[in-house]
Amino acid sequence: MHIVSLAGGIGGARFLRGLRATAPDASITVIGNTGDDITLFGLRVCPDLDTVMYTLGSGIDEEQGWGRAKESHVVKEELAAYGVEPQWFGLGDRDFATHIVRSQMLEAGYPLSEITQALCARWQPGVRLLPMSDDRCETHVVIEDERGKRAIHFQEWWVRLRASVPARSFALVGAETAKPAPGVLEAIEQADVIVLPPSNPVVSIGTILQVPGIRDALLSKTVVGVSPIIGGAPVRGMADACLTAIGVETTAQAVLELYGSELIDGWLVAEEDAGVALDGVRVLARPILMHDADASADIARTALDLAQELA
Ligand code: GDP
Ligand code: FO1
Ligand code: CA
Ligand code: CA
Repeated sequence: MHIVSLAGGIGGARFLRGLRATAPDASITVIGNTGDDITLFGLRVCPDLDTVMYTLGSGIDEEQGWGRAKESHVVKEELAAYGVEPQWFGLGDRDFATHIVRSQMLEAGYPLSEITQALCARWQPGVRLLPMSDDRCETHVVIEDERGKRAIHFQEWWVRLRASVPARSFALVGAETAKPAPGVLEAIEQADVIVLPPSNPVVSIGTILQVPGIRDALLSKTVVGVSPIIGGAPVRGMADACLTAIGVETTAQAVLELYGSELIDGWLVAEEDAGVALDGVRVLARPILMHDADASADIARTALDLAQELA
């Protein structure tokens, strides 16, 4: 069986770990969000790709959900001692090596998709991890503060400001001319089912869907998604601040409507959200909290069974 999944960072990675466990014989292609990517200290950092790669490769800091396990921060301290900005983004020493390899290969002319494959040769994630695009496109956030209205990089809004300044809107800079990375459209075409993990519907899944061609390619497929919103709140992170910015309520119902029934065939919500409904969509209310690996596998199994039933 061929499964394609779109993924952001933590929510995507934890779901994928369950998917891999419950479907060990399936080929799984993951289309990763690169809208979070940022260049810092001359190095290209791809947080969501790395979160998926480290999580599935058993190198993740489990508690934090991003970055490497057993991490140290000597380089960061040394950069700070030089007064080099930004100091609000915490890159660890082990993680730095990944960004050095990636940046070196980019400089040598390799596309991000090939570089990601090269990095995965070490981590053996057990899935084929593709960036949504080899073309650089970054999420920027329009905010308004004492300095007026301006756009800042998504990471500055998310990490430095902790989404405390309301986002007026999001812009995926570079999206108009971005092409899906090699293999992305082919994988979707060949997929038996598509599963959407409970990743952020605005700045993870929503971003991937903005790459020209990807959403259209998904419309003819059977797509099952898992709600990232339970009982009117995100399980983790600040998805509510993202949804509010685009005028969408923080509910499992509103996220389903945002994706729409043209895209979604099946939708998993928490038991407390039973009652969510949309014409043309099969909604199941089941436990969808990924509190451990077994729970993630059970959720992925439910999503997969529903997708196969609807396919
Ligand atoms: P990020 O890129 O690291 O922010 O991660 P993702 O975009 O992949 O996923 C973030 C989303 O995952 C958040 O909106 C959370 O609400 C959701 N999430 C995290 N843990 C769980 C969980 O256990 N169950 C469900 N249903 N959603 C979760
Ligand atoms: N998140 C933070 O809240 N603070 C950090 O300093 C930080 C550093 C960081 C470094 C590498 C990486 O792959 C991820 C990192 N993250 C950090 C997580 C990341 O900023 C966001 O959670 C995602 O981009 C949102 O999906
Ligand atoms: Ca992300
Ligand atoms: Ca469909």
